[in-house]
Amino acid sequence: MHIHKLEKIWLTLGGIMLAAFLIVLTINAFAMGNTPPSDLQQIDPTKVDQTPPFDKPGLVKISDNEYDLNMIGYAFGYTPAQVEIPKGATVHFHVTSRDVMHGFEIAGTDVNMMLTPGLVNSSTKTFNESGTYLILCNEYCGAGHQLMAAHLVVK
Ligand SMILES: [Cu+2]
Repeated sequence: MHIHKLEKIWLTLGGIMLAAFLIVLTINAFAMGNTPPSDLQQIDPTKVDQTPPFDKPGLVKISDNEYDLNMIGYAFGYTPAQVEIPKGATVHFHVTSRDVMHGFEIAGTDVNMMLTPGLVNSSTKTFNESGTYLILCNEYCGAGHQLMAAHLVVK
């Protein structure tokens, strides 16, 4: 079988690029631990209010200026609706939904999660600037979707 010279070059370049991509992907996933945040902690969505830590949603201090924040998204709001944290605090968000799919975006930050009933989603963020951060739902969830918001106050 005859393969044109340019075709061989093109195939070789494609093969090299594919190999480079797979090497980078493998190093990232296994050596650096950069895997997608999937298959998270599971929860019975009909028993969210009885399942720790969501039976007592809110802020839990875990060490000096480091907190767990357990929140529930529902149609149409979040529990708790307002949280105060000190400036410089690192917050580990653990959020779930007790009804339908919701979003959890802290506007102006890189915290952006999808709240799927049955799963607990987590994200960590350090807040070095004081102010009021808007938490909003960015997954259309029903007639009151535009009302779904909470506030994180950094003092
Ligand atoms: Cu929603």
